[in-house]
Amino acid sequence: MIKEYIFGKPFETYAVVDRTGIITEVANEDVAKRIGFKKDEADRALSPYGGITWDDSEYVMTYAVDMGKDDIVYGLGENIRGINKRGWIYESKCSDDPIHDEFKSSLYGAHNFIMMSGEEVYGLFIDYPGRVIWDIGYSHINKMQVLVCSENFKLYVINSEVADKKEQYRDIIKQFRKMIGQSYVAPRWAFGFQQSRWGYQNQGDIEAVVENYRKNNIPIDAVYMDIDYMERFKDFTIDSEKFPAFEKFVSKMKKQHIHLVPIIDAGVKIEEGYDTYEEGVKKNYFCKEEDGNNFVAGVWPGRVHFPDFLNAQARDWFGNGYKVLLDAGIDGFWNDMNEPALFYSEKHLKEAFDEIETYKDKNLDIDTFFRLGNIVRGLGNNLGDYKSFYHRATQPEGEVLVRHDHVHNIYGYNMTRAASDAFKRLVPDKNILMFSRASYIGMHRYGGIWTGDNYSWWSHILLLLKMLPSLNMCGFMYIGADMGGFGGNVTEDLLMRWTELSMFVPLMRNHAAAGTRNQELYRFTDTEAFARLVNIRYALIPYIYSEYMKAVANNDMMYIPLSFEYPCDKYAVNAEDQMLVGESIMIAPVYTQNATGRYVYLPENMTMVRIRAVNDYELTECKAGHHYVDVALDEVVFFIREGHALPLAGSGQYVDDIDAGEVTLLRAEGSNADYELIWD
Ligand code: MIG
Repeated sequence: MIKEYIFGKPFETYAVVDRTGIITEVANEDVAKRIGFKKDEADRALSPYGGITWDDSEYVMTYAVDMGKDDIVYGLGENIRGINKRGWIYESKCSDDPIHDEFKSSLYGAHNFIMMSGEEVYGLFIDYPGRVIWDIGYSHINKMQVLVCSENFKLYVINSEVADKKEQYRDIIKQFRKMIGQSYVAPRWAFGFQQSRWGYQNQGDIEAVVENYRKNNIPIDAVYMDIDYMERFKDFTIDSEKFPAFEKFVSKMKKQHIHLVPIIDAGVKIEEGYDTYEEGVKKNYFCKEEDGNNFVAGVWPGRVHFPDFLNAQARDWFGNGYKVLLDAGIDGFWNDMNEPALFYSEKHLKEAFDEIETYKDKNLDIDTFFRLGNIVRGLGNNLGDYKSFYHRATQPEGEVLVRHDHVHNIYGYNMTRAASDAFKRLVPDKNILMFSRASYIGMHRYGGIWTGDNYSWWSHILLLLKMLPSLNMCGFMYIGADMGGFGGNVTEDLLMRWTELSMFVPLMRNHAAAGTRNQELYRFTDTEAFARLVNIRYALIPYIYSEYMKAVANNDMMYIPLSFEYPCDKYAVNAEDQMLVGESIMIAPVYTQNATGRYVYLPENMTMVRIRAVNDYELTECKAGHHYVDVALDEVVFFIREGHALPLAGSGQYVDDIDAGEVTLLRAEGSNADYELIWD
């Protein structure tokens, strides 16, 4: 059962699309009080937290609940920390921040859904596109306080009528997912291995990558084009010196079964004669300042305007921009910098220079020196700047002028919606790969996401694992992290362990930042081992694809925490480094350096698969309980659930090369468990 409470006059985010069965109530003061919300004047009790200042919010509604000591809070989608979100403070604020460490409170997505599991199990979705702060046991260890920095929002409370806790969890997730609409389905080739690097300059660079992969028998389906393919970082342009015959190049790559996936940035370069810019100005499609001038920010190309993605006409116009690339045969894109990332605003930059000027002759001491640094550091992604521009948002009642900070979290969402709508319009018969960096619940209908600029840190293998189920809860199914880590220098063992997790994830893309160590799988000592691992991935694709398609069709999750399936088993409830993937298997990746194995908990009897290559593996029956399993650096160990089977195909050098008609079913000895394959 879903109850909707309407506070004030909410902005329509289009997150909720299926309203069947939803019971609506207008939250006047009495109703607000009854469900636990109050206007926050009395309780400004939130402990100070470095990253979050909310005192400047014009209005705050607070929802506070006591948590029993064993209560679990699931959800919040793309975020740091655990599957159980207790013990930290999170802020829904799409942020371009490349340091994903424990101290952060926001990443690129804003996903306001939690599921509380205590005496009662219920889901809570706050549909508000501005700031929402989730203090889940930070200020008071046994208290959750949710602050919505507005009086205009919608709240959904989802309860389940089924009695069994295990069924309840899934029932609540399914109700929520149904309400927000079916998830995006990626094309099948996008389940293949993909290579990216910020720094590939021209077609020669890309050809060399493909050649090396093919030569080393490492399967691959796609190579990415980062910002350097463009002419001076202008969206929808191709540098003709680097790609003299782009269309020909695209089709040449296609013949080798390689899809090229160019990046699109949110900011549009200000440059006379550049058609996208000129049309945007002429038709008023850019975000404006209060005085009506187009807002000027600095990003890659220098000065840019931000398209007003909240406006339906602007969306259509920007979406049409993808056409030049579609016409050239491109069938996949990634939307970047759409939080939107903002290096500086022109106004603020000028003020900063003026202020710095006054420091020139000062004797810089402890205070002034740091203040000087902060002037420059504070320029990027600045809240004041986000408060200084406006959208002409298309709402059910017509066009509405709205200040950016109040709708910040749906900007990237609407960029991706613009792209997806355009694909349906321009190439209705094709399924285009699309994923985005920034997102909000609702965007899952239009594309997937990647988790942005992670690092070549061991802890980020685990972070990916923990994010998978949380993202699924919020509808994001085509997901993945930069394999090997984006920032920093990877090591061979880190990349290998990471490969052994990413092979179970839909978006398996190796990507790295400019200036970091080369990270392609053929750059290391044991290329042959990487080849064996990626071939195993391809043998698993029929399973991964089938589970993905089933989860999408059933509004279900593909990554399921053990606690969902075994809610009364205390070891399972605590297991955050193992995961069920689909109906048949449990994975338990190695994520510590120099480890030769790890402890694994089996909540039930399972069949252990130890696999080194597509036709080099052993199955071992294991009893429920605690185990230590050896896992050599170049092998993968996972488990098949009792009564289930895992289809293993014969690999392929690209996805279409996989013969899904020829699968071996791995299952327990004597089992006749079957498997329903989906391969359309
Ligand atoms: O801030 O286009 O997350 O994947 O390589 C850097 C360059 C801008 C950020 C993306 C990253 C991409 C990079 N972009």
